Amino acid sequence: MQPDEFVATYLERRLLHVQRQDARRHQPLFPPEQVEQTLARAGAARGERVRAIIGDTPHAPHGVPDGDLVAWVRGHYRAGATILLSNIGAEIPELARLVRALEEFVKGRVNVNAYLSAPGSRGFNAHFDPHDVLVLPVSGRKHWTIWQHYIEAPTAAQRTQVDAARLGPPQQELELAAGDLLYVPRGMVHQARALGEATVHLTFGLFFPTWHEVLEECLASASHQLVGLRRSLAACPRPEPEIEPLVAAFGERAVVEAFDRVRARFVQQLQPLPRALSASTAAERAPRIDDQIERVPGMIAHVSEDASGVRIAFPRISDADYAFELAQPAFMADALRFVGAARGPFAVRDIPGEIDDERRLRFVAQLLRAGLLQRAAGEAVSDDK
Ligand SMILES: O=C(O)CCC(=O)C(=O)O
Repeated sequence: MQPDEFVATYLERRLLHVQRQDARRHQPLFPPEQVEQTLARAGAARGERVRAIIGDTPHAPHGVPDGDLVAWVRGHYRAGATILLSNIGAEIPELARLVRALEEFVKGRVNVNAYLSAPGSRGFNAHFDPHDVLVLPVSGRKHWTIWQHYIEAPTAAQRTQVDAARLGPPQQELELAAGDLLYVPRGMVHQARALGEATVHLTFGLFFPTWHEVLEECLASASHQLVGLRRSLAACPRPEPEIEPLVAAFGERAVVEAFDRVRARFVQQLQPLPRALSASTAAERAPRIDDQIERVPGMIAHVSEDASGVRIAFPRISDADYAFELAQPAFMADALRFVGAARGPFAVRDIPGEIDDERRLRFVAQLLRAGLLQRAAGEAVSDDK
């Protein structure tokens, strides 16, 4: 098949399985005698490049001494794991040549991962990739199950767990044999399981440049020309006339949501505050409806709302295992905005919204534990109050 036909018919849209009846075809790309050497080289950077996939979770060989790495991999492999060696495209001359040819076609990055699966092993659960994928099986056979796109042409920022309940029946089941080729468009959900023998396959991640990247570049270079793009939100809360058409092209709602994400990102990236700043402790009693509560000094909060609900983001307290974002249903919007804007002490019962006191107390208890709120200075906290 010619590249033009592939682009016109398959790219980003349709699965392609080419059967070849030529089991040795891909062996020069990853010869069996190179596997151990590649593993040892990947081991030198093993923090990122070697994983044992057990029950859908990739495990890194943290703390395993260099000399024990091969034994660590063998042990997991024998126990039924799939071993993943990442980013091996430059390791073997034949493979590096193919990668360069693909890069010329893609006009973007090409990343190669090797999957070594024990008989019967299943690596990742049903998932999709935010890049196009070309699979070349080097040895053995795998059963692949493919569903429809979960998201059309997703970007890396849209990577998400696949909700099995949303999947519906597979669109195709196929057996991929050594020498075959499989193309899986980005966003299409897939899952693979080794059949009765050990298998090795190479997955080429194809990172075609997108319109998103081109427009990001346009925006970056426009900011050299237009001072209105370079203004801070503080100095210029409304867009200057020269950038109004640009802002209008995105639409007001998109701009408000983007503004929210910028603010939430800033708040979440702040250094965690020491627990000592908070007057509350994990051991104290649950809040009561007349308790006086206040924000922990130094705590910044940002409330945002979209179709999925309302969220309050704040910096983490150093020993809190709580997420620094609390998501709530839309009916909690008034409560979150009240807490987000509070400047002084307030009683739990003052929290507004169409909610009952039990909900108010649960909400406050969560924020006390997360370290955003504390009891107001002078509030007794013992149980015999
Ligand atoms: O073989 C597997 O378990 C996963 C394969 C896969 O998802 C891939 O190669 O992209």
